[in-house]
Amino acid sequence: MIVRRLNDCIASEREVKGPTWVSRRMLLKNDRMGFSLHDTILYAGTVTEMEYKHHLESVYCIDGTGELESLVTDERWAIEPGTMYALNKHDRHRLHAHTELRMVCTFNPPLTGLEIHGPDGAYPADPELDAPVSKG
Ligand code: 9YT
Repeated sequence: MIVRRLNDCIASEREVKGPTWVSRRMLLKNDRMGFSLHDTILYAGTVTEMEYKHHLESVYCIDGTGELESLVTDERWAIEPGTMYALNKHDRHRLHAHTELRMVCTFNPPLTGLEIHGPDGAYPADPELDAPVSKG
């Protein structure tokens, strides 16, 4: 059993900051659950552009309001508590935080720990998953 509290993650190596967000990574790859689980705050008034080329992500809003914009189809959706979106096609997208947003996110495959967005809006692939299979 793993029991971990948000307060254990804040101000620890599990708390990772980007320019528009802070994320408390409550489950990571080395917990061996097959996904990672994050409690992420996006700062009010920010826009974050992302494209998780190497991951599937689901995001569940538990506080705040904003707007999600698909950069594939140009669709827009209001974000409010109780809204979930899943990037099942690795869709490039923007998240507009009208107020501070608090989002619970899962990543498959799990993040390993310290990833921050590259210039392309992605997190790098897990090198262990991309390693060539040895044929010996
Ligand atoms: C909504 C969102 O920003 N998802 C990405 C997760 C978070 N930024 C993190 O843990 O890196």
